[in-house]
Formats: sequence, structure tokens, C-alpha cells
Amino acid sequence: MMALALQWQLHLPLPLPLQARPPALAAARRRQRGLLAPARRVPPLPARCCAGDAAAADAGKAQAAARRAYPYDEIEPRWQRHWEDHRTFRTPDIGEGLDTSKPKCYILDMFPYPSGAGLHVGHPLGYTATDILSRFKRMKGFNVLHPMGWDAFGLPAEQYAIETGTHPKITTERNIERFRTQLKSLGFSYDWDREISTTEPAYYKWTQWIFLQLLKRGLAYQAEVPVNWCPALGTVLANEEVVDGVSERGGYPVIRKPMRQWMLRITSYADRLLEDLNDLNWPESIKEMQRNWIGRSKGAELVFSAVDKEGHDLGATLFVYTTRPDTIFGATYLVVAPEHVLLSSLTSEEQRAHVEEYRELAARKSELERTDLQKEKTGVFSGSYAKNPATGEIIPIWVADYVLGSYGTGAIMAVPAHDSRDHEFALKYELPIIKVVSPQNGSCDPAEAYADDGIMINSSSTSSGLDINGMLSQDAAKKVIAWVESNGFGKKKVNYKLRDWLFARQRYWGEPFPVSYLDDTNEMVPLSEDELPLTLPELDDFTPTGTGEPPLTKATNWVSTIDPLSGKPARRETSTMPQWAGSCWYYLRFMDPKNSGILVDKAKERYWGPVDIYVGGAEHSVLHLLYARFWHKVLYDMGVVSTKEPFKCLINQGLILGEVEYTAYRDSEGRWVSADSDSSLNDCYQEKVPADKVTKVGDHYVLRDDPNVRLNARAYKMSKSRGNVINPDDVISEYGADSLRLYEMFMGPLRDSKTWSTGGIEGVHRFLGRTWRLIVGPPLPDGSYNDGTMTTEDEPTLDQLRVLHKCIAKVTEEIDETRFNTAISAMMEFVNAAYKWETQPKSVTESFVLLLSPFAPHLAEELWFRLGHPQSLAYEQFPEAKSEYLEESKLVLPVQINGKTRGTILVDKSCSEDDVFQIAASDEKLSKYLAGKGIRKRIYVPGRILNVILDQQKAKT
Ligand code: ANZ
Repeated sequence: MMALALQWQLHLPLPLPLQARPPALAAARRRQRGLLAPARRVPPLPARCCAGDAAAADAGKAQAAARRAYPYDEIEPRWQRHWEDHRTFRTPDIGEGLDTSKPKCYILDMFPYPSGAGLHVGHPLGYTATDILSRFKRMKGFNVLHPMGWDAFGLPAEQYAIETGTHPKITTERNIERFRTQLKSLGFSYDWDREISTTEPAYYKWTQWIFLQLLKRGLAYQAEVPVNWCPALGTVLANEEVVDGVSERGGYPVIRKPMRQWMLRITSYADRLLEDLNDLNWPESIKEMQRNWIGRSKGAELVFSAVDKEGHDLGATLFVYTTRPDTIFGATYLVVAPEHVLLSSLTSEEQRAHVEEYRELAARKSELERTDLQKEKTGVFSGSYAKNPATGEIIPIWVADYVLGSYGTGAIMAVPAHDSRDHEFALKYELPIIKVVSPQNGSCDPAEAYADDGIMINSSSTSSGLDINGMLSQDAAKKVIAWVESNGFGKKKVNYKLRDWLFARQRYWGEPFPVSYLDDTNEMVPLSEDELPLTLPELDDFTPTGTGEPPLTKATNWVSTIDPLSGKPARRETSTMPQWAGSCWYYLRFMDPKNSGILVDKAKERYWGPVDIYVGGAEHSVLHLLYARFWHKVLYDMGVVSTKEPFKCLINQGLILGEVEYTAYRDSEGRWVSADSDSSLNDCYQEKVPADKVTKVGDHYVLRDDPNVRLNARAYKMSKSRGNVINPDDVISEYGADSLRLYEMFMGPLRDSKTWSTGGIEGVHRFLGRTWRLIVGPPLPDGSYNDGTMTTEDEPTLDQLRVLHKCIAKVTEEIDETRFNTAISAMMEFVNAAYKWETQPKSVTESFVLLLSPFAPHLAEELWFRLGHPQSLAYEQFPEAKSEYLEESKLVLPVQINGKTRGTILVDKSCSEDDVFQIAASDEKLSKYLAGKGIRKRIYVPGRILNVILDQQKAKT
């Protein structure tokens, strides 16, 4: 749809501007009328900015110059310099001139990791959207906070350091420099005075401070948790470094090994993280992903006592978590996870070797593999039994890795008749299957587990006194819970899938933990707040230690310290915080980036918080957003922030896929095989076909030279290996930043995935060129342009006002709804209409330039300047649509006098001929022709035209 609209809009023949005055004369006239800028704050374009000069210098440039539709390469750097020199987008601080009586809008991008590859075209998608919103809101009278910074700790810089010996700090600085330059070349209106990097000690001082607060509140603790240990590499690996159970580097086996780690008690906030989602203006899909991640479920924790074969109590109790206490009579065995703490004591001597072997096998599997429903279930009998409290039966205890140690209690009661995993397991190991739920209506497949609710059967016992037969599942569950609670067999329980957050990495390039351990007692002692920041020591060797100890262990001078409180020797913590830490709270620091005494000033936080619009990729929908919400809530409880949630409205921009690739097929003889042919394409050779050899027929693509041969057309994710990556720098040098910005917004709805198309960017570039020529005039023979504009001081006609106000209304509405593509279409329609006008009234052009400015700010600033405004348009008022020009019941009627069109009038569609004539007679311009003249005839074609034939001879009496 959009591509069609684009062609239709842009392939119209370009009418020559209708003002055919010699340009020099036109400029002189405008100067006379005072239209040219009196005092220039920006160096003007060279009197003749000639594309030909550049062309002569360099053949590559010549090509680009021939293609360029307007001199963006001169305009853009100049305005970027202007904004920088004038700090145009600096948001003053409270107490420094910020008018806090004005409404605020905090618009934030998810700050990037400054990778070595530089920006890719996916970055400007979200950044342009937030830039449009920021510029729009400023012009709408808001105080806007629109900052940018760097999430710069992390693995790639460290890996690069291992490979090349370059310190991560150097790599990071270099990459930041590149990103900053690239972002500036896109004309984004960030307040660069607020730039922060998570790797700066002045920043991570506060990350460490938050950690100390978490520690004080019991929300940070240490525990033995399994990590990815690679014996061959002698290092702990991050999850992303492990692929299918082997190390990404070298392909060595990785096992799960318990290690003492820092953990954050995010589970204490599970309920609030869940409930407060309801009030957020976030995509429903993201909220649902967070709900699933938190995974709240209601059930019961039941107690089973361990017994031997004869039923003698072994003195151990096993807690199981179930969401179906109603099925207790169907529990025919128990299962514990391989990592369950009681497994060893439950294992009989006969079974010990089997159980140990099984445990080791399970340690090599990831949780994902273990819970994969498709994988065959495995397990081993422990040699012990338990007593089912409801039936009094003795049931075996097994160990199986489909039960996870990290969920619930790490043990389950298995009900094979009603749980599919238990069912598969029971069939394999010939364990009893007892049906206890019957469907209310109809029947169920006896070969499968019936997992739904129903009517209870086989569920009563005289020995225990519990009888739930005939009850509905849910009522039965309530009764079982009441029964276990009153008999000491368990209690009601709410469970979460959410686990506490593993908050440590065995890496160098991260925030050091502000804690140490006393040499004599090993007691952990926190640093006092006034000693922060604890800076990372310099290190030359980032290679793993081989023991699993982090690389920081090598900084021996740094590691050994003295605890200032006790004066005792101590060792510093050598693991570092994960990359998530710095990104958990950066949005707060932007409100007050330089404050060395406090994380964020209260008054500033109260004014700016929360973030009004947060834009970023959907890949952060769970972890980053959940972690940030957790820290925010802790800070809220401490009174550091005044809002419960950090991000009011969230928008996920879609993915940009590479240009469509066309594949043709040939058989072994080299003959074409159509992609829709019956023969198998798997046996064919594939051939990539360039786009200019392809044409579209109906819904599909065919060879231009042989339309019987259909091709496969597909867009792929951009990747180096496919060779389909588009570099924004190249696009900017060929078409300009405004064209790139406009194109990324025009490709389709912001939230959708879109396919890159070079033809598309050429289209928007031509549109900007048309806009330029409409306002500035055509190029002179040497390719340069006159200064000033072609606008006139004429009063706009009603028709012009109607076209303009329709455009204002549409653009305003579409920006508000973040539908930037349709806003751009509206502006294209305006330009098409304006090309048909005899004059370009200055007031209409000015409004249009303001409308265009959030999208193509460089071009708009240049035009605004040429229209005679020495100040940047960044804080001009955004045009307001006037309803009188929008009403559909009204129409613009041309009025002819003696067959010549003399003007237009705005009339109600329902007007009678008399009314129409009265309106024409009282119109200021038309009345000049009509006053005092006799009327011979009036011809009124309703809705089309009014023609008045004057009686030339007689004066009206
Ligand atoms: C008996 C039962 C009968 C179960 C039945 C289900 C159906 P959610 O909803 O995800 O919370 N379970 C409990 N702990 C587990 C663990 N550590 N690893 C694997 N599975 C575990 O699921 C809770 C259900 O998952 C629990 O209810 C338990 O099986 C299993 F007809 O208990 B049920």
C-alpha cells in the first residue's frame, strides 16, 4: 500500500514553478520587501553554491551531486554546527531558567551499547521517532527532556581486549566517539550536555550506591547457584556465550557448576511488578510477556513424609508444590529434581551409583533442554518411598530432570492420569496411573492425560477421612487445602516462575561490587557510602584465570585492602555487576547528570519523572524493563523517586529487514525452473537475481526477460554474513540525513517490521527536493540556487488555507498517534497541491515549513532562515489547524465574472443561488468587480461554479 502511494505521489511530472520571473529580479524584489533575512546568525549559502564545483573535484561526488535533489550536503552540516554552537536543545535545569509552570515531556530512547560496528539503520528508526516527538512537543510548548548516553560495560569490549590486548576503556571511548558523531550527523535534538556513560566512575558511583541500599534492605544476598562452567576454557560463561551446551568460542562442553554468587531478591517485588502493569500504557503483548515471566500461580505446598519399603518413618519430610491439590488421590509417585538437597539422603545404597550418574548427566543440560516437552523423559528410582497423606499409600520417590530445582520446592507429586509429563514418565517406567478427574461433559482419550477440570472420582479414603468424590475440581481443591491445613499436611501457596536475579559475572569490564571480605573470618563488609565510587583497577591481562575466579583476581594490589571500620586486612569482591545494572536506572540520572552529592535531586525528579515516552526494541520487553521496574520500586520505597513506575508509555519499534532478495532456480541442465513448478526446488541450483532483472506480475515476481519463470522473493534480517547490511553513513552521504530520517518513518508503521528499499529512499529524497524547489525556486544554469525564497506577500486564498489546514490537522493528529508514515503522506499531498498554485504565499509556506521541521529539521531550518527568520525554528509554535477551514459542509467555490475567474468564496454546500451571490458580492476582492455594475445573468452550478455576466452598458440604478 505505502509503496504504491509513494509512486503515485512522487512520479507525477514535476511542474515548473509557476513564477517565471528572472530569479535575480525576484530576489531583488524580495529584498525590497524585506523578505530576506536582515541579520544572519548562520553563515549564508555561498552566493552561488554550485554542485558543479564539487563534481569537478571528485568523480564519486559528481555522481552523488547529479543524483542529489537539493544541496543537503551544504545545509545539513551547517545546521548541525548551528545547533551545537548555540546549544539549541539544551534543557536548562530547575533554578537555571527552566519555566516549571510549563508542562513537561520526558522522551527517552533505550540507550545503545556502543559496539565496534557503529550505528546500523535499525538505530535511527526509534531515534528518529523520538526526535520527531521531542521537536513536536517543544513546539507545542512543553519542556522536553531528550537525552542520550551509553550502556557501555559489557562483554564484546572485553572479548576484544582478550584478542587484541586493547584495554576495554580505549575501545569503549573510541566506539562512543563514533556513535556520537553518527548520531549528530542525523540531526537528533539530544541535549548533549546530559550525556552519560555507565562506565564513568561518576555514574557507577550511584550504581554501587543503589547496590548498597539493596544490601541494607536484605534485597542483595549471596547464594550457591549453578553457573555455566567451561572446564576447557577455564572460565564461567554468560548464557549468550553458550550455544547448544557448548562454548560459542571453541565449541567446548559447558556444564552447570554451583558457585557463590550475588543475587537480588526481585521475587519480593513479584506481586507489585505484576499488579502495577495494569496501569501502564504499554503494548498489551509486552505486558503479557512480563506477566508470563513473573508467572504467578496459585496452589498448595503439601508435605509427604519419607518412609522405607515397609512404611517406617525415615524422619525426613518432602515438600511438593502443586497447582492441582484436587488430584492428590491420583499421586502415585513423587519426583525430586537432581539438584534437590535431600536427594542424597533419600538415595538408598543400592541406587546410589545410578542416582549419582544421573545427577552428573543432568548437570550438563540447560533448563530449556530439561523442560522441552518434546524430549524423552528420563529418571532413576531413589530407593525411598513416601506416604501419600490422603490415601495412606506408600509411593516411590524418583529423581528426574523434568523437575527443576529452581521452581516451587524442587519436588512434585506426580499425577500421571492428569499431567502429560507425568503420564509419559509413568508409561515409560511402568508406574501406576489412577484416574481421579472425569470430564463433566463427554469423554476423554484414555491414552492421554486428562489435564482439565472435571468431577472428582476415586477420591475418598476412610483411613484419612478425606472424601472429595463427586465434587467439581475447584471446590475439591479448596477442600483439600482446608484438610491439609487442619491436619498439618501443608498449606495454600502462591508461586512465581520469576527467580531471584543472578547479579554477578566473572568478568572484568563491569561495575566492581563495593564490598570486601575480612581475611580472618571471611565476613562480608560493605564499603561506606563516602568511599564510593570504588573504581575498576587498571589491568593488562583480561584472559580467564583458569580456575573460574574472575580476571579481577589478578589485580592483587587492588584486591587486598583494609576494612576502614575494623582496620583488619580484607579482600575485595572480584566478580562484577552484570550489564543490566547500569541500564536499570540511567533514566533517573539524565534528570540530574552532574550531581555528585545525590543520585537525583528530589525537585528535578518530581518535575521530570516518570519517563513519558520510552522507545526501544522488543528484545528488551522482559529483562531490562523488569529489572528497571524492580529497582525503581525499591527507590520509590526509599523515597528517592516519587512515582511507582519508571516508564509511562512504551513503544517498540519494528525491525528493519534487508532489501528483498530474489532467487531463481535452474535444473542440472541449466534451464530455468519456475518457483511454483511441481518439481522439487531442492534439486535445483539457486541463483540470486538483481532487482533490475525482476518484474512483478500480480502478487508474484518473475524474470523480466522470461515472465513464465517465477522467483522467490524474501527479505532477511540484516547481517554481515548475508552482506545485506545498510550503513547509515553511506545513506547520509548519498541522500542526506533528512532523507534517511524521512524514509525510515515513511517505510511503514513504526511498530511493524519493514523491508529496506533503495528505491524508497530515492522517492523521499525527490520529495524533499521538490519541496526545496517549490520554496526556493529552480536551480540556476550552473546548478546553484538563489538565496531567499520564491514566496510572496500575497494573502492566501481560501483554497490554499484549506489545503494547509487540512495538512496541519492531519500531521498533528498523526504525530500524536505516532503514525509518522501517514503524516508524511499528508505533507506530500500538500506539496503536490502547492505546485498547482500560482503563488506561494509566505504565511502558508511558513506554516508548512514548521510542520515539516520535526521530520526534516535541517531542510526546514534552512527554509525558515531563508524566509527571513534569524532564530532557529526549534521553539516556534507548531501551527494550529483552524476548524473553519476543515469543515466538510463548506466548499470553496470559484467565481467567474464575465467568464474570467476572479476569486473564490467559502460557502455552505446547502447555500441557495441567492445566498451564494450575496457572499460573492460582499467578498472584499470580488465586490470590486461587482460594485455598481448591472447584472445581466447569473449562472450557478451548485458546488462547482458561480458565473456572473455583467451588464456592461448600464450602471446599476
Ligand atoms: C500435581 C499436578 C497434577 C500438577 C496435575 C499439574 C497437573 P505452574 O502452573 O507452572 O506453576 N511442578 C511443580 N514444581 C515443579 C518443578 N520444580 N519442576 C517441574 N514441574 C513442577 O505448574 C505447577 C505444576 O507443575 C505443579 O502442579 C506440578 O505438577 C508441576 F493434574 O502437581 B502439579
